[in-house]
Amino acid sequence: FKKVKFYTNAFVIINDAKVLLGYKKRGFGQGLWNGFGGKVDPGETSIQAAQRELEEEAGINAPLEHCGVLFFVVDGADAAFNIDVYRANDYTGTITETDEMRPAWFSIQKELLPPTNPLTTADRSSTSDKDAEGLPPIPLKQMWADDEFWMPLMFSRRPFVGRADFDADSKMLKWWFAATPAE
Ligand code: 6U4
Ligand code: NA
Ligand code: NA
Repeated sequence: FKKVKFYTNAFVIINDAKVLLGYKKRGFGQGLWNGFGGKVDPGETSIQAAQRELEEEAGINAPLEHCGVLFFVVDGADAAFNIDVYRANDYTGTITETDEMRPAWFSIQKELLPPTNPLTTADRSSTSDKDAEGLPPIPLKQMWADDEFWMPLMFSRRPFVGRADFDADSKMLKWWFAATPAE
């Protein structure tokens, strides 16, 4: 059998309007903005890992809900990555920069909400727009290449699953992401 490593990635999304990302200062994905997350340690569940990593990397707690699964295959790597993605509409605590991550808020640009989604139509209300006022848009060019393909599903609250394949230089070769049926 081949090997898989289990990771988490968590996003705090307020009013469907702004999202908290972290600038990775070191290690895997250095120089990229991403959600907060890391390896699931032995003896903990995926959601426990997601909560722990969010606290370690951003200093906050949040009512995380599982929203998707990503599967990454990298040329030459000894294991694939299975990433459970979580989102929360809220958080408690004080957002704190750490040695690993520099957190910042970004406004969710309309291009990242599918046009057919109810959240994009007329009632993406004034409160949402106000909440994201003055914030920069999500910096897609400084993120993993797969993110723009599944983030719209996360932002529109549709569960999703998908896979992306990368070459040894982290260039994305192919991808497939799709919404899954609601439970
Ligand atoms: P250690 O070794 O413990 O410091 P750990 O903090 O557990 O590592 P880390 O920070 O390397 O893990 O986690 C990698 C993070 O990057 C996880 O949140 C998963 C995420 N990730 C990896 N590849 C990704 C990709 N192609 N697209 C994406 N997130 C990815 O959006
Ligand atoms: Na981490
Ligand atoms: Na870790």
